[in-house]
Amino acid sequence: MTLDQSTIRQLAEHLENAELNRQPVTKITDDHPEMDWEDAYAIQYEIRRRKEERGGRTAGLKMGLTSQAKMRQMGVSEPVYGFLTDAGSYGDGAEIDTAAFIHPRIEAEVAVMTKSELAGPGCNIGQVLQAVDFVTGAVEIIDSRYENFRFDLKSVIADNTSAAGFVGGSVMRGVDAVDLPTLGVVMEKNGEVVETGAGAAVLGHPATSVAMLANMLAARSEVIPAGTFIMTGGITAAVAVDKGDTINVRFQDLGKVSFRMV
Ligand code: OOG
Ligand code: MG
Repeated sequence: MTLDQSTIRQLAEHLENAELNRQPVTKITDDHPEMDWEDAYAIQYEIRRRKEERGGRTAGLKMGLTSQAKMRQMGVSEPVYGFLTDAGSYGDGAEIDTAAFIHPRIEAEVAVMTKSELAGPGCNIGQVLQAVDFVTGAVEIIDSRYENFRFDLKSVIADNTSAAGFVGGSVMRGVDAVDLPTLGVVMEKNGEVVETGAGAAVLGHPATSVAMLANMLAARSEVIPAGTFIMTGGITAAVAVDKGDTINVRFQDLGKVSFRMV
């Protein structure tokens, strides 16, 4: 840690205000070039604490920057994790208020629900497959609090990895019923195919992303509790959405996730 507690708190408030007021800010490493990874996660956890203190509930966890498409798009090279909120949780068919965001983008992802605890270090894909209750398709809505999505890894970790919302699918299947690496995804915006991909884009296998999450959490002596909903990371590059857009994401064997930006 290089930042003191009051700076951590102040940066968390700064980033959360950017979110609540929909006013983007410059990346925080510009003013705090000395901050380290621990500081970055400490700011994210402080944002989570602030939301929970006000009665907000955490809906799950997310991995981000787990595919080449995403890393290339954002110019960074390592996966990161963050948390999902109940306030940003939408169901299939939702009408989503565009004004709730600064510059929303969407990502097609494989999500899992765990039925038993996962703990690192040394958590592997086999343990993850055993611990997964079901898999489902989901679409994440990301909305960086930084101007033009311009950030580095530490800044985006502090900003809860751009998490802003997610639309869960309504088809759930056991891990044995789907082949996650070859699971195809087609994203359509206003009836046009804008991105296509397969599960293997996520670290070779989306379950690897969950193992990595358990191993990253172990550094903070935390585990993934049973009953955790986890988004494993965008399969394709993120796509900007605007008011009036209709989105339809088809997942092989997992149905579709549709919504409209209003
Ligand atoms: C960071 C969040 C990335 C994913 O699935 O890769 C992410 C960003 O690109 O703004 O959620
Ligand atoms: Mg994502």
